[in-house]
Amino acid sequence: MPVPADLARSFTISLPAWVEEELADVPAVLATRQDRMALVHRLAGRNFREGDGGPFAAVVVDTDSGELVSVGVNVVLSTGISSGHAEVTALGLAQVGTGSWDLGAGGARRELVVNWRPCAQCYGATLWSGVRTLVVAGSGPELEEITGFDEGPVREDWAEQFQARGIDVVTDVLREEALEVYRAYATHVAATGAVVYNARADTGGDTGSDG
Ligand code: AZG
Ligand code: ZN
Repeated sequence: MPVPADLARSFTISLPAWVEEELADVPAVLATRQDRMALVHRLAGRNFREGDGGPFAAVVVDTDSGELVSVGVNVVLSTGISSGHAEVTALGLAQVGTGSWDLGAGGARRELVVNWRPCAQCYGATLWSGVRTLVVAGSGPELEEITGFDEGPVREDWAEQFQARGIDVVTDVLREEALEVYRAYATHVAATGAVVYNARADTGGDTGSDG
């Protein structure tokens, strides 16, 4: 029997249109880690309000020059693709933009800046991306506690594993501001019934399983 004619052949992860508005006043160079993370928080805060996905955003930046290489937000809801996390979006767009699967090609020193420690999926995506530095706002249990997301099984020694592969880890950049975005998201979910797409089983959210 032939495969169905409507079998999907490709999928697309693209940024929501509103991101253009947010980028309109962003300089091409973000000099400090705080500048980079402040943009991430702004995008994350708007993303869930727009209904495109969870309260997550990420950027890829040239570490030394501060040049913005790509921007990503979580697009799980707008694309219907469960892997459309902010990190995957930002890394993929950076790879398209630079024309290489290796963001460290030619000795480039690029960093991924994201508003919490990557989840189980994005942990691997970051490891294989070629970035030389990972910058996170925080890494504790607070994200899951406040939002109800399940970030999956991430090793206790996650940061050491990055370091062992030549990826520096910088933590606690604008940490309290990240928690403010997550608290605003929790308030939004309570008020609107917005979908927490990969909720922890113990929160009563829809885990996608039939159990
Ligand atoms: C997520 N965690 C991070 N760090 N980023 C995303 O895009 C996520 N989506 N769900 N959990
Ligand atoms: Zn992720």
